[in-house]
Amino acid sequence: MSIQHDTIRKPSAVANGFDPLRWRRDFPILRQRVHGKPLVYLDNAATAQKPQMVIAAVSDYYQRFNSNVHRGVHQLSELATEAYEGARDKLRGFINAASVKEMVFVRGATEAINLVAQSYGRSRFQPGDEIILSEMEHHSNIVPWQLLREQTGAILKVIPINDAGELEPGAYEQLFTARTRLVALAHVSTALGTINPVKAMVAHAHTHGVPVLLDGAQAVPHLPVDVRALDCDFYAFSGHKMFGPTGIGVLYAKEALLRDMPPWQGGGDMIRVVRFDQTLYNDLPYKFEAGTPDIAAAIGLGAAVSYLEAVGMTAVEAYERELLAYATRCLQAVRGLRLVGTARDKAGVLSFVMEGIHPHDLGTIVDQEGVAIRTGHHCAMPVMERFRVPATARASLAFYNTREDIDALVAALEKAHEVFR
Ligand code: 7TS
Repeated sequence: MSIQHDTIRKPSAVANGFDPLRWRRDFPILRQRVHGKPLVYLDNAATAQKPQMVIAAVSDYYQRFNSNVHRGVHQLSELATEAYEGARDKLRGFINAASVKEMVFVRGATEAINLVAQSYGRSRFQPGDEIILSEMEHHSNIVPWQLLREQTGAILKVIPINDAGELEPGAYEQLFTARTRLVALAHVSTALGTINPVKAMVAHAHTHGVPVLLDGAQAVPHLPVDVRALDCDFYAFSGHKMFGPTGIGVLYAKEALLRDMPPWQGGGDMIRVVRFDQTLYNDLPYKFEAGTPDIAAAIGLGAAVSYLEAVGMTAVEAYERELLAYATRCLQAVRGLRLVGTARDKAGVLSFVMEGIHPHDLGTIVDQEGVAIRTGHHCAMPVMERFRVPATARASLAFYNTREDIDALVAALEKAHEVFR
C-alpha cells in the first residue's frame, strides 16, 4: 500500500488547532519521492529537515555579504558580523539566557560537551573527583568524560534506568558524595525519548553545590526550553536537529562559570593582545571561539529560531505529544513489535524491535516504502545493553509529521512481516 501524502489533506492531521501541513509546505525536501514513494521522514532525532527560510538565509549570506566577522570595517564584514551576532541574540532569547556573553557558538552538542570537559573539568578536577552521568546518555555525553577521566583521574558514576527507560527513582540522590563535582545529563534521551525531570535534578545538585550540564540536543527542537527557569549551569545543543544547518550549535553557560574557565582552543578571535611572553584573552563569549566560525550556519540557525518562534514551541510540544500517543497506539498494535522506552514523560521518539526481524533488515524494507527511520544503537550503546538488544529501529517525530506518516510506517512494517513470514 502506498499512501499519497501530498494529496492527503484530512482533518485528522489537525490536532489542537495545529496544522502540520501548513508548516510542512515550507520544507522543500519533504515534497520528493523516494523509491517511487512519497518521502515519509521519521529520522528527525538524527537530523531535522530545513525550511526554505533557513536555506535562503544561508544562500543570501554567500550571495550578498560573504565576509569574515569581527575583522573588517568594510561594509560586507559589518553586515556579516551584524547577522552573525544577531543570530546569537535570537538564540539567547529562544532559550531565555540572560546575556549573549553566555552563548558560545560551537559545532554542535558534541563540541559543547567537549568544551566543558576540557576547559571546566580539566582545569579543576582532581583524582577521585566524581561526575554523575546516566545510563541513557548519548556517546557524546559519555566519551568526553572518559577522556577527562584519563586526564585527571576523575570517576564516573552512572544513574541506572528502569525497564520503562526512566531514571531509577531515588538512585540519583544516592550517588552524591563530598567528591561530586559535576552532573552531566540528557534533558531528553536520544534512544528512548525519555524526558528527564531535569529542573528538580538541577535543584538537588545545587543543594550539594554541584553544577549541572544538560545535554539538550533532543529537547530544544521539541519543547520550550528556558535555561533560567531550569537554573542549569551548562546547556548544550545542536543547530541541525532544530531545523538549522549542520556545523553549528551552542554551549550556554552561566557567565560566572565561563569567566573563570580557561580557553580550550587558541587562535584568532579569542584574543585581545598577543605577545610572545603573554597573551590576553578576549571578552565572553569570544574567549571560547577561536578561528573563523561557520558564519553561514550561525546565520541559518538564527533563521531557524525565527521560524520556530513563528510555529510556536508550546504548540509544537502539544502537537507532538498527541502524535506520539497516536504513533504509540498504532505501533503497539503491530504483530511482534516491542517498544523500547515507555517512560511516562516522553518526547517523540519510538524505539522498537520486531520479533524475528533484525532492525537493519527492517530499516531496509521500510526504506523501500519511502519511509526513513534509523536503525542501530543510536550512539547509546549502554541503552542497548541495558535492554539486551543489539540494536533498535527508531522513528522520531517533528512537527511536520502527520498521522498519515505514522500510517505509512505501520503499513511498511506490515510489509516487512510479509517478507519475513
Ligand atoms: N546528545 C544527544 C542527546 C543527541 O541525540 C545527539 C545526536 C548528540 C548529543 C550529538 O549531537 P551532534 O549534533 O553533536 O552530533 N544524536 C543523534 C541521533 O540520535 N542520531 O544521530 C545523531
